[in-house]
Amino acid sequence: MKVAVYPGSFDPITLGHMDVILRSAAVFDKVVVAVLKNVDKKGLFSIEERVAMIRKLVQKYDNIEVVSFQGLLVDFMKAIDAHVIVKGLRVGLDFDYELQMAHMNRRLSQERVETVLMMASTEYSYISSSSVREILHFKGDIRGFVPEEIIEDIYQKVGIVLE
Ligand code: COD
Repeated sequence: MKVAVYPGSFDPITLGHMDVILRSAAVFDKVVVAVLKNVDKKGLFSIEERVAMIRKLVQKYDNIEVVSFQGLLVDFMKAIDAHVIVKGLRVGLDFDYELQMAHMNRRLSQERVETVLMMASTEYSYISSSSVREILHFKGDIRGFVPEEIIEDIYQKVGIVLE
């Protein structure tokens, strides 16, 4: 069974992330969405909230699982016996970062782990979690950037009242 791990911060998950998850689930037998528990960086949403939001979005898919992890990605991958990382590519800047990460993860895993880069769909290629957080900070409208099903949860968490 070909298992792909899609790691990220997902603070919060966006339509761009969702697109990569669903397209990966059509290519691989199983996709594990791995949410990084970063002890040094407190996000806008807690790990539990991020995992719960993603689970809500993928519950109808049998081959998508959502978990959290901490530490090195390659150690997590070894623990679940997975060998493929999927990353999303929006612009050239992502490529430079992901290229370095791919080499690093391949080396750290004694060449057991490969990285597959998936091009962002044109319509989502400008979306990032950080811009969604900024819009939320100024109480703006995040529709069109984040899946509809979790918008109410997000507004509730940050104290925005829907009109
Ligand atoms: N369309 C398509 N792809 C997208 C979009 C979009 N609109 N937005 C983001 N993406 C992609 C990103 O390029 C990335 O591949 C993925 O989705 C997740 O994005 P984020 O922003 O949620 O997550 P990141 O980039 O903060 O995640 C970083 C990791 C958690 C993957 C990384 O820090 C990690 O592996 N940490 C563990 C420690 C480790 O092993 N480090 C490596 C050795 S130094």
